[in-house]
Amino acid sequence: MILVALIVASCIVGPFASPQEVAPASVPEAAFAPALAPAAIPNVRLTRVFAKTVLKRPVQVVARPDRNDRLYVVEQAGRIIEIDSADPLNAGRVVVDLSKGPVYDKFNEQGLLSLAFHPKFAQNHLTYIWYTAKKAGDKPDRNVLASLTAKEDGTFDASSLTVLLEVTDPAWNHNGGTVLFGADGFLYLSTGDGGAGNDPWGNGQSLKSLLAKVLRIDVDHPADGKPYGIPSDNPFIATPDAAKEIYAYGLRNVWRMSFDRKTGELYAGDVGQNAFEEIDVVVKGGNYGWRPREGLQATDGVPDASEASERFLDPLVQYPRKDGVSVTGGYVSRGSSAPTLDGVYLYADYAYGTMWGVRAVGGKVVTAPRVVGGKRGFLPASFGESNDGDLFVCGTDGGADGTGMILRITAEK
Ligand SMILES: [Ca+2]
Ligand SMILES: [Ca+2]
Repeated sequence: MILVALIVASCIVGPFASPQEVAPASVPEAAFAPALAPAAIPNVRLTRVFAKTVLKRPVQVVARPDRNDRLYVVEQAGRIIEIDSADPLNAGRVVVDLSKGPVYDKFNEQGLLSLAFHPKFAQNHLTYIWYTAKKAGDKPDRNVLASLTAKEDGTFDASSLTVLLEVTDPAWNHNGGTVLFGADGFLYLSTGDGGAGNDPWGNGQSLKSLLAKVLRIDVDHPADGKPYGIPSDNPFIATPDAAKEIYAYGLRNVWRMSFDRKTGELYAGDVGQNAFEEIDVVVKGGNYGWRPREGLQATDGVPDASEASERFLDPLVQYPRKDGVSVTGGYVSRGSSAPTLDGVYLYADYAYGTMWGVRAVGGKVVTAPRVVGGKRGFLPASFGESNDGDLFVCGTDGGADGTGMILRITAEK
């Protein structure tokens, strides 16, 4: 029992220690059964921070990789606001305003949706944004991935905007999307299925379309006349007629996704249609089932939609309409400020405000999801992670003016 106690203690104090790692290989696994049982998932405490920063419809909080005292908030209308996170009374400053163009923000789900800093931002000052743009000239409505360069004063140079990728957007809704970098240095991007309902264009299962996918590109090595390259191990690089950018498919509308900074696994919240919201652990080449399936359920009117189809990867977890209507994917908590949350993936429902935690290992649930919190009158649009792994959630109060706020997430005892 002493040995077991030591193992439990090391799990708590050592951020990289897991029961599997500290168990000597020569001892039968059964001897460690109590230690291998995952810890309970605690409730979270949500504390408003940076209340002096006036925010309208914030949709993302992003940390600058080379500065632990800078957080950036994406406003859906097209502004990016920098906060000095070392100063709780900081009012923030606008570092770029794209709301008069090229960001087009007429309908909900449109606008400036995501920001990512290049991993080598300190050297190249590059950032990447994902937004919706209005038809103009011979260009249709479209979803756009572009780079923006920061100036020496820390503001972003709007005139530096360089389009990397444009996808014609057939409908105002389902525009994804998160842009972020993996530990492999590649840029990952989630796109929606285009929009309308029931994926009328069949984008989910089409390997020709960039919609309804997670894409992966190499922004550091442009090739073949494009402003980016294709990683040599992208899964469909040798598939005839497939878009080489595709990393995973069959995803309806991944609004938020993130990497577990410890394991490198990619967790995505895929917004459902009218039955199930789901969390997927996205693997290279994976097919997550849309539109033949919504969560684990076959959808109506689609042939070959067997719920047991081996073509489709099951969600990690799903929840039905009675529990929510629009999933906001979060992060696996790894911050030292919340050790009892270590390894817990947090996610929420944007409309109901409920927040859940689940523990998974290798894409399988080890501790079932449970409600860990929520704040009355707070609609969680997106989670954010500091360079230290501490977590935030941003959203609005649900009012018509879109008043926004940022909450810090810590664990209750
Ligand atoms: Ca769309
Ligand atoms: Ca699915």
